[in-house]
Amino acid sequence: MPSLPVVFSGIQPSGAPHLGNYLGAIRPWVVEQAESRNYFCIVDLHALTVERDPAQLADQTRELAAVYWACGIDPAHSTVFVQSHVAAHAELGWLLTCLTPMGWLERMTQFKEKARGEQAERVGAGLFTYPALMAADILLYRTELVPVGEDQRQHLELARDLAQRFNHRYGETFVVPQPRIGHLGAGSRVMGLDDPTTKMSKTGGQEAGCILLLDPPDLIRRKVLRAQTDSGREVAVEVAGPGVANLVDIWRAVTGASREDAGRCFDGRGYGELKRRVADALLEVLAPIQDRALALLRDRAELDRRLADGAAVAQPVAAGTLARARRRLGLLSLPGG
Ligand code: AQP
Repeated sequence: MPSLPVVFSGIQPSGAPHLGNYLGAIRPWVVEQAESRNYFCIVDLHALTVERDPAQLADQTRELAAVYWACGIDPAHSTVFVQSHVAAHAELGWLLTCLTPMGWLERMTQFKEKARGEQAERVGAGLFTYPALMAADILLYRTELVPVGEDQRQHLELARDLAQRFNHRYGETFVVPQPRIGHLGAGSRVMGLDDPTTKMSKTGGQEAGCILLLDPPDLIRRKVLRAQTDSGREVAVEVAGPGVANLVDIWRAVTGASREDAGRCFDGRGYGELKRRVADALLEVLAPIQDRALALLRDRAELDRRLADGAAVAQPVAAGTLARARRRLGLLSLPGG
């Protein structure tokens, strides 16, 4: 029997998980998890790239774990763990940082966007070097496929470049991973409901523009009904402006409908009807996820135990790859190590 491809992906506990995280990442993970050997990480070290309240970071880490499982991540196929529980991430992150030219990092648009408006000398160095840590996350598991949203395409290219650079300089060590973006059709770039020209995000934009997966149902409905649309009145799917196109995309991603289905359902209808249908579809999908997540969050000890189990699976795999990279670089092992 051919062995299953390895998949790795992760989300930062940098805020409550939102609809973009679900449609761009978690949902594709769930849909395809039976076809691969999966590692789904809560990348808490990445969340430290900006200042955080420690108690809030701990809560958000558990919340994200609960959301992963509540969305349908199945322990039979997928290992869920916290990045900082596996020390190899930080160590390989450093080794790869040393291999990364400044110019590669300077080209990263996400860094430019996040650092915009901040005084350069106040931005944490971690925000700049974070793509090298992300490369380490992926490469440690000999990952072949990385399912992510569109916004991560550039970081993934950098991970591939780093794997190739290391292999070329020091000998075959890392598997060069492939991105997996947008293959389910819709949802790989969910835009803000208040401003459909910027992506829905945990930390950028206004609260009204971002649907959190654990928002109360009436709040979700309100946010959708207030979403910015276009200057016209009726939907025309093929020529929709950014606001309507975003709502149609969300509806398609949640229902699995094609663009043609969307045209048949909404062309010639008013924006109000489109919004009501999007809200209904969202609530239908999110209600059971919310119930399961809240139940999981009530038992903190069980959540922590599950995360410890995940780390125990991930740790030896990561340690094996790290040991190989260390040997290639000429770093000494301890006697008997
Ligand atoms: N708007 C989005 N549409 C589709 N996919 C998205 N993702 C994020 N936003 C959208 C995908 O979610 C995964 C995890 O992202 P992350 O938390 O590691 O970092 P991010 O991309 O920077 O997400 P945020 O919400 O914007 O976080 P902050 O505000 O902290 O930077 C990735 O697969 C990403 O593509």
